[in-house]
Amino acid sequence: MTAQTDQPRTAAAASPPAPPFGPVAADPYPWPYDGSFSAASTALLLIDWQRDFCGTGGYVDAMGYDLSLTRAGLEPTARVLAAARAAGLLVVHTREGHRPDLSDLPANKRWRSQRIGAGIGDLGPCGRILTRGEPGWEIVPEVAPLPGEPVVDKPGKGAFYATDLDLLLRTRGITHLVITGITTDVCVHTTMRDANDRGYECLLLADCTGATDAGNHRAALKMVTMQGGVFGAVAQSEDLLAVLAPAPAGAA
Ligand code: C5J
Repeated sequence: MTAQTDQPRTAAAASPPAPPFGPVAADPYPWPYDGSFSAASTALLLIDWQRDFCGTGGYVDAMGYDLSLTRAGLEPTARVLAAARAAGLLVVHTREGHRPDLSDLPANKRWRSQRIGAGIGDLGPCGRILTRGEPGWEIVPEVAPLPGEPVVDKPGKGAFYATDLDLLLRTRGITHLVITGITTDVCVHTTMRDANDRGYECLLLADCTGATDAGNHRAALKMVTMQGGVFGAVAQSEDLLAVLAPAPAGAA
């Protein structure tokens, strides 16, 4: 039997952990509840920034909604994405869409979309609506994934339903989630509620999300803040950026 010898620890292996960030000014409490967050245990979620939801000729456009509402959060999200990447947060993208044979599309979801003229799986200006592999299903270039960033494909509204998102986050030790994406009242809310139930400490960035109706957007944000933060907290992107990427001392 060969004797096992302990190898001396190198300086690199013993390097101290990065200092934590926070808290972030948020409503209804400074986020996170436990006072600070680390890059190692926090993920930035980018929910369904797909052409189908914010691009010309996609699903939301076919339904006749105002694209400026779902596009409004793109620029601030791109800034947060750059800061999160620089700070070393895990970045996770999601896409809503169905298999090309539509075998994962519930009949009622298809029926409802067809009766408003935006049938899922039907051909539109961006290819087949909400169908995996089609141009409309792709994430828009402003916030496109980099190689190596996980992309979670989901058949439903919530990002945890019928996906490996929870496994992927827990395996990396993620406990805190910063949430962006569209739409506020549908996929973002469903995902945030589910994440909260699973024990993740969630922050929703108000200007990094949008809905197909401005009133629904405002209501969805307000819902998060009820009961002391029933699903987490809401902040503006600049408040997160102030702690993630503070301006250098002396900058105007
Ligand atoms: C919707 C989503 N609105 N990503 N999907 O159907 O919010």
